[in-house]
Amino acid sequence: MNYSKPLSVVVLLLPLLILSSPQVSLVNISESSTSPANGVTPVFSTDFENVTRRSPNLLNSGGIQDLFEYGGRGGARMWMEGLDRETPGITCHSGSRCVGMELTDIAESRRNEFNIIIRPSNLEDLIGNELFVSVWLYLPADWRLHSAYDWYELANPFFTGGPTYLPYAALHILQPDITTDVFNLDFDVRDISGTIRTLGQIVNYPLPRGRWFNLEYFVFRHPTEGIVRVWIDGTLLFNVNHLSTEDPSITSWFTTPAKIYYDPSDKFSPYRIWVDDLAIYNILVPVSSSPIAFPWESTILVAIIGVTALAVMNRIPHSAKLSPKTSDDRSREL
Ligand SMILES: [Ca+2]
Repeated sequence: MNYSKPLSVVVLLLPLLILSSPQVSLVNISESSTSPANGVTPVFSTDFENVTRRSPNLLNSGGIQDLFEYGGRGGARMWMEGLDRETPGITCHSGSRCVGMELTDIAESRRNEFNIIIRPSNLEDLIGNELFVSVWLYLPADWRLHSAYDWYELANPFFTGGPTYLPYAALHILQPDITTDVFNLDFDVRDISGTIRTLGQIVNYPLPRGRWFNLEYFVFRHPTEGIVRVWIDGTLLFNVNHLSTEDPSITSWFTTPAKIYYDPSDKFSPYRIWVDDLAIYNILVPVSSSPIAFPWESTILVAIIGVTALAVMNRIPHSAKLSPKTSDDRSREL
């Protein structure tokens, strides 16, 4: 298996890197220009045009088992846009149907997750230890956070499927000043010991709102040499190697391509997100990279040397930003 490491940054900083620590690289805009649809066949894909709900928590999308997870006392729901509901101003990315999700009462449901279960007889047989997900997401044009030191969890590339639910990774949106539309994007992990690490942060990220955007990520599952890469609209944003992405004692895991989850201090509702055109691959799909200059490039972390510096720069208390899945739900029913 040959996943090329990031190029110039690793070369330049190699003497400084702690090789046993996870590393984050500079955005590499020269990666392959082959699009995911070009010659690569997904093991599963859906445009949701013929998808219905099997239950309040499950889709009838065929082929894979999904699970919309939230508390059982109300306050969260998912629906088929164009079938169950027609939200003014919302046009699905493809066709006339997509998935809508909302969290309306954080006191009742702590999260709203679109989980795809990966275990034997469901997807694991198809993907093995390599997962590549492409999904289109939509956040409202006026999307923002609503409390100081708030955080919002957009997706989990991987999440261990049983107690202690470690390790896992999360993509977070931060808004240091909620009176201005300036956002940061973080890549965080909680490792198998429970230690939280911010492994990448993009300051002043031009968060796509009021339009569909393409989230793509790759996970190589391995106890110590795992890999996670994250792209949005074809731009590689996070590239982490030497990462624990697997607890070898726990077989099942899942991936969460869309999620609503935020700090309890935020009482705003409803938070909404729409999902369309999901594709799952079992190899690292070459992703095209935008040829434009990135105004936020200079603020991207170029390497991680230990974790201390990151903890200092991160304004959000780690204990609040990521919580064990088993302890932060007021109500949790599967
Ligand atoms: Ca669609």
